[in-house]
Amino acid sequence: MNRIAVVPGSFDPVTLGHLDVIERAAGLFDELHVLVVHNPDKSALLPIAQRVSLIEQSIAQAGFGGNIVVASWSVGLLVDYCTDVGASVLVKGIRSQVDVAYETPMAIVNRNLAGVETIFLLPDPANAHVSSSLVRQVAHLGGDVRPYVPAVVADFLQES
Ligand code: COD
Repeated sequence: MNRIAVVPGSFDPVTLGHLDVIERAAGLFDELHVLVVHNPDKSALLPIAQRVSLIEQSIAQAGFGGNIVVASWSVGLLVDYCTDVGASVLVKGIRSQVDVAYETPMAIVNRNLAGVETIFLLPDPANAHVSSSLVRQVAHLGGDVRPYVPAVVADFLQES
């Protein structure tokens, strides 16, 4: 059986915390889809296509992307994408009780809607404080984002 999972997120932009979860999830499944999804609760910095490109470049630079597909989804339920590609598992990162409170209802609803299970990975402690919103803020104020994002993302943010 081909075990397929999806790691969804805003990835605005992808961080070292995301990349760690993606790498570890890729080691657990035969095929992993990293899915850029618009989160209506957040105001976006980067266009979706740019986020996809930065994820692809970051994975290529890190050198672990053999079983990874990067895609985007904007036309309905997240579980509809899972059904389309034959994925039965969502993988999410959990940094804090805030993430638990945010993710738990979605995990229950996604299982009810389509039988898609959610598994949670704890962060590498080195990245547990990292978030895209922190990166956006540091970049906006002219600070060094290299400790928090892949080099291609730091270069892109510096140039833009
Ligand atoms: N270390 C580990 N994990 C991390 C880190 C870190 N430093 N930073 C972020 N993460 C995890 C997050 O906890 C999350 O699991 C994932 O990485 C993505 O994070 P973000 O911030 O890029 O993305 P979010 O939180 O804005 O998620 C957007 C989604 C669209 C994925 C989410 O809102 C969702 O699942 N929506 C479901 C839409 C839907 O179908 N709704 C109806 C049924 S619920």
